[in-house]
Amino acid sequence: MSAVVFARHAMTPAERLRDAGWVAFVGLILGIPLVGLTTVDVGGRLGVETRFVCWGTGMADLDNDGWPDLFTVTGSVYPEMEREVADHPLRTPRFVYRNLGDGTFEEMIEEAGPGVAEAHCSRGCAFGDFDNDGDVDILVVNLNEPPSLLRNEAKNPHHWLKVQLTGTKSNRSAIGARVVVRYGGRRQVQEVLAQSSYVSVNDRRLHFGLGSAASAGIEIRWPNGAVESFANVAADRLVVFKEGAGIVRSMAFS
Ligand SMILES: [Ca+2]
Ligand SMILES: [Ca+2]
Repeated sequence: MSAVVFARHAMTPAERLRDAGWVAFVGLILGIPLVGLTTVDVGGRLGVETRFVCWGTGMADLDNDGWPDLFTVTGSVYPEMEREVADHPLRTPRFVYRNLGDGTFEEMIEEAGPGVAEAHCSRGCAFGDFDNDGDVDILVVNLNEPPSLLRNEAKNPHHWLKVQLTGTKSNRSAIGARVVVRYGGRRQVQEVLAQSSYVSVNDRRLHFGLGSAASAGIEIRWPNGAVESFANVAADRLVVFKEGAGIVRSMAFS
């Protein structure tokens, strides 16, 4: 399995404006409340992270292998602390915990690239595919410095699927909808919510890594309770569903 590598992305002025808007997007990953989720450790199994003050966190399949990974930003609270206690710096690295698929996670900081290993005092992070290349990128909000846009450069043969919902009887943004994706004997669940992580909101297009599966079954539970199911939806594309009308748009990414 190749490592997930994040590069620093030099944002253009236009991108800075657009990315600022990410904070106004909506999302939830896997139906897990993400604020304050800092319960992982170096040993791999779920535990408690005590080395850093952790903020924005999310579960996103960063290498599209079908197993959602963990990403967290960190940063201390009191700038004066590091002057008195050298081992409590204000700026600390972000980190990735790669899901190994057996109930354990592998910590990646240096291995995940400079965009992760660099020390910052960060707070929010929003997940989305800003360059539309089929992998999840991350926008991080830092204190007293510009935001960091981490471009996902993981190269792998894995498949993926993006799901976008438009409500008709339910609210148009489909906030509250739940999507279950079944692929290769596994399933992932994500929901569309009005916030995610800490002071951040994700790309509303739900992104599912599928591993080696080239298609998936999709079940949508709309906010009004109606359930719609779709079999054998082809991977590696954005699929737009309209409540009561099925798939209204399917767009393969180059
Ligand atoms: Ca993964
Ligand atoms: Ca991307």
